[in-house]
Amino acid sequence: MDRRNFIKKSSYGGVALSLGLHLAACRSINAVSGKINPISICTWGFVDANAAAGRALENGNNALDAAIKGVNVEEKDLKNTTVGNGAAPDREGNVTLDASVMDHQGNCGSVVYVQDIQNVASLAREVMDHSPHVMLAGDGAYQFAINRGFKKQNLLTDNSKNQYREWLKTSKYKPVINIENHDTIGVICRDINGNLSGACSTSGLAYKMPGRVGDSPIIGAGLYVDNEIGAAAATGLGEEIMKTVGSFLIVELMRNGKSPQEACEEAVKRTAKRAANPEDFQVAYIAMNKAGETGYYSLQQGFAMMEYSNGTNRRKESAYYLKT
Ligand code: SD4
Repeated sequence: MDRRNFIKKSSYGGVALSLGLHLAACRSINAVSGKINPISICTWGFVDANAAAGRALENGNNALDAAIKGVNVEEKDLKNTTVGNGAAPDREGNVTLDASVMDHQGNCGSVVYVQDIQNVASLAREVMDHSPHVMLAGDGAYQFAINRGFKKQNLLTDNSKNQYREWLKTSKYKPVINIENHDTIGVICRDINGNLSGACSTSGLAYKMPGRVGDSPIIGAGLYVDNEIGAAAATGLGEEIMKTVGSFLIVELMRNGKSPQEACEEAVKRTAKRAANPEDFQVAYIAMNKAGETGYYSLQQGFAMMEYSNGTNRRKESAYYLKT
């Protein structure tokens, strides 16, 4: 390429780049208020949870407060048997919960294997804000919760107990994809200051082995935030998500120039290629970059993401990797 062509091509590139940045900025700035447009996304079809997070952002809450408010909605909802109160127990009949949070400054907190505390994402935030540690487990996490004013609560509902008794009749451990074990909530928010944060909460897998911990409380696997680049959250089989440190991987792929959508697709493909039996489980991701662009992708059919932006809460059905 001669010098003149090079200069010509470079200037086209410059125009394309500034056009791209302009488009990104349009998505970022609210036409009416002139402020940065707050956005909330979450895993699965959690309409109320995502609306709660989105409205909190519009009311000026920071991204972490808003993300936790969204997650708290599902932790309280007895219909969700994979999060908080009403969650399915492990194979000994105990409900044990995992959660994590990460803010725009790179602070993070998580709790694993916590019993008798409903709002474990809030507890993870307490660990982040009021302990010298990042992660607390089991009895230690429970004691910390009580010390910080959380209430002891029996989270095993009659419904979960009955289903568990049914399960005990066969004790067969083969979760049905997208039906059992797939209501983990991960919320990523961008606030009116343009800062990103996230929160994630789950009981993991129904009838898991006692002591089992999944990806959701593992920073980098179930959740990761880098305020300069973007954020990602995971749902699905934690054993597979942990093997690729999926959420961190997505943020790093975005750092290297991929869009949130491309990054989610790449992370799912990596799992699909390395797993011995990808048709037997689900893995799905959501992601947002600093410009407010979002992405979502899953291994199997059936995943959806909620996105709240400009006052509208929309469900988006996910594209998926494994075609039948
Ligand atoms: C786990 N990733 O503990 C969680 C399960 C999940 O929706 O996402 N359920 O492995």
